[in-house]
Amino acid sequence: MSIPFNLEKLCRLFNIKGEFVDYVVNTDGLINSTFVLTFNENGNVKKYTLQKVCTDIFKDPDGLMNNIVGVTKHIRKKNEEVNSPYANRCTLTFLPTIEGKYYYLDEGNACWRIYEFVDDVYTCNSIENENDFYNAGVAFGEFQNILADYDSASLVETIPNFHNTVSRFADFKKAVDDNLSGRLSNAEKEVEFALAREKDAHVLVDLINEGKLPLRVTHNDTKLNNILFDNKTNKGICIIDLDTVMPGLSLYDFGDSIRFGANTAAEDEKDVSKVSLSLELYEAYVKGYLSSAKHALTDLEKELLPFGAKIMTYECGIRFLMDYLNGDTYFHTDYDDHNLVRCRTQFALVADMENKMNEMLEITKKYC
Ligand code: GN1
Ligand code: MG
Repeated sequence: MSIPFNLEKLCRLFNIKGEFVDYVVNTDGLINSTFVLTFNENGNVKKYTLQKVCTDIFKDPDGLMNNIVGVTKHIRKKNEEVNSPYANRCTLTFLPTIEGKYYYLDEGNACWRIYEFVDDVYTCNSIENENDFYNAGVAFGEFQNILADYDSASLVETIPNFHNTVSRFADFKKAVDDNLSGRLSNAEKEVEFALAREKDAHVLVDLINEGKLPLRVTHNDTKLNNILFDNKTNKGICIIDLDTVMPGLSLYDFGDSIRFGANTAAEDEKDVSKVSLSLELYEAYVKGYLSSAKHALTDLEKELLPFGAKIMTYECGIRFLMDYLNGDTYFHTDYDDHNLVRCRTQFALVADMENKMNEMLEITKKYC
C-alpha cells in the first residue's frame, strides 16, 4: 500500500512526542486503512494505531467520532466502577488533536484518527477451539449488556439503513436491473437464491415498525476479528472497530458473529463444499453470549436469535453480490471474482442454516 501522507507529521498533530521508529500496515478490515506506529518515548516503546477512515462510506466523521467517544467513555466508566482487572484495556482510547478534536481532516479531506495500541492481546480470524468462541460470545454479550442503559437515540446513524434488509433488498434489485459490471450472467443462480428469500428481508424490519423489537446501542459489525483477547486469560476484553456503533437490533450483532465465526470455512473460501454452520460453535457462542446478555434482552429477541444469524448471513451475501454486479466499488477485493466467491459462501451458509434451524432453536432455548 502506498502511504498517502506523512504519517509522522500526522502523529504530531495528535500531540504524540518521542522519536518515530517504524510502522506496519494492518490488512484485516475491508473498509478503513490501518497502521500500527511505534515511537520511542524517553526510552519506552510506545505503539499507536492510526486509521484513515473511509469517508466515501462514513460520510459524517464528526457524528461518527462523537458516537465512539461517548460509547467508549461509558464502557470505561462501567468497568472502573466494578474494578474490572481489564479496566485500562476494556475499550479503545482515542487521542485528541492539538485542537481538541478526535479526528483530523487533511488537505484532501481524508479523515485520520489515532488510538492507543492495546497491549498483551491477540485477534483471531478463525476459530481454533470452542472455548475461544464461547469467550467471543461473552464479550459481545457484555458489550450489549454494558450499553443497555445508553440512550441509542443519542447516536447518529453512521451509515443510514446499514442493516435495514428491506432497503438492502431494494438496492440489490436495482443492482440486478442496472447490471453495471455486465457480470449478471455469471451470477444467475445466486440472484435467484436471493430473490427467493425476499419475504425474509421484511421480518425484522416489520417487527421494529410494529414496536415489537427495541432499538439498542449495537456494534453492527461483530466479526470475530473485532475482539481483542487477553494473552493470559484468553478472555475477550475489548471490542474494536466501532465505526458502525449506532442504533440497531441485538439480533444484528448476534447474527453477524455467527455468520463469520460459526462458519466451518472462511468468508471467501472458494470451495463451497467446505462451508457449513458448526452447531458446536453455534452452541458455544450462544452459551457465552446469553450468559452475559440474557437479562438485557426480551423474550422475543432471544427467540429470534437463530433467525438473526440467518438474516445477517443473507444480508451479507446480497451485499457482496450487489457489489459484484456494481463492479466492486464498495468492498476491497483481491481478485476479479472475489465478491462473487464471498457471496457464494454466504448463501451456502444460509442454506445450511435453513436445514439446521430446528437444532439452532433447540440449542438456543437451553441457555435462555
Ligand atoms: C466490512 O471492514 P470490515 O471488514 O470490518 C463491512 C461489514 C461486513 C464485512 C464483511 C462498514 O467490515 O458490514 O460485514 O466487511 N463494514 C462496512 O467482511 O460496510
Ligand atoms: Mg468493520
